[in-house]
Amino acid sequence: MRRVLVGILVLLGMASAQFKSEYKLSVVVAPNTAWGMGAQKFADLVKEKTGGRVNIKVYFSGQLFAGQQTNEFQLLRTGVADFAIGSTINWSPQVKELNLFNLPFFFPSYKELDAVEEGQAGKAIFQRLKQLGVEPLAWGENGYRQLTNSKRPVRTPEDLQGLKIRVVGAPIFIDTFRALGANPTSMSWAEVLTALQQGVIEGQENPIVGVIIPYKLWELGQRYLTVWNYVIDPLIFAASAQTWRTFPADVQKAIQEAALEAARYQKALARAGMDDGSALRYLSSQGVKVEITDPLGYLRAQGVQVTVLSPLEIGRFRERVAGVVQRWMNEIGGTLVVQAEADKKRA
Ligand code: X2X
Repeated sequence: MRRVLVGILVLLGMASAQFKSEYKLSVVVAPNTAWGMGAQKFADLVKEKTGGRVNIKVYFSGQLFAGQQTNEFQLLRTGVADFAIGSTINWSPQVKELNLFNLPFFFPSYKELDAVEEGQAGKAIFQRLKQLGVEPLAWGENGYRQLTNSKRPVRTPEDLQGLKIRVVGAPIFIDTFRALGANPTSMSWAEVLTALQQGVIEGQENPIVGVIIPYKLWELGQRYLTVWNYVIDPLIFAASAQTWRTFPADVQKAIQEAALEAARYQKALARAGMDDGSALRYLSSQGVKVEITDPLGYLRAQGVQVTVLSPLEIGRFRERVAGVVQRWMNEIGGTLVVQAEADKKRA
């Protein structure tokens, strides 16, 4: 009798769960990027795994926040966006802990980054997001950010002197590029393509696979590329807590699984041809065909002059930003930095 009663109550609970006809997901970039493809994959998997109950529409190219990408976190907190796959850079003005990933030259390789995301520091960051009203679901990736410009090859800090570089509107980027001797200006991604075309800015920094190739930046005059892995840009798949609370447990579980699966695919797309070959192997095991398997070779074929810095050359840039790193470590908070250093050692 009791069991039957419980069963009826569960059924009633399911029936009364209110689903909106559309859930909005915010993404800064276009559908043809690894980031955009990961977002669509997430939406498709959520639909499939929730039996069509949760329909996510992906709003690409910043359509939801109209201009300011650093407002995205606020949209998510307030439930204007139900979901977002956001760059830690864009959320860092509201979540100071995320500046961990903006520290120049802090993550020498993917291994250290993965260890931090999966380690104590990654968990502490997810906990912090929950306190702020955002339900984190999985780590994705935009990629290692490399420098491009229209003027000259950049191999030393001297080469960077005075170059007008567009950076994202998170203050640490202005500090970093000033310390390097450049002339940085912050601007939302939506305005960058026109600004490059018109020569208002001479350079910018973004991942090769994630942004430089899909947006064909060489066609906008960005003919010089410096590979220096100075900052890595993780993405976070997340839901607004306001929306998350309305889902029954089975739906939450299905969405969580969809996020982990889509993030694995998304991360592999972002790393394809840039790591030790694991990303391409994973994609091929999933039957995903990747067109560009050698991104640097592809860029050279487009006429881009590629400068890959040696560890010694990177060291010269690193020296110049030592003060910025120190200042921002204090801002981020000692405990998180210590946790991240410990996670990195376990990599
Ligand atoms: O604006 C950028 O440079 C981009 C697309 O990489 C981010 O959203 C952080």
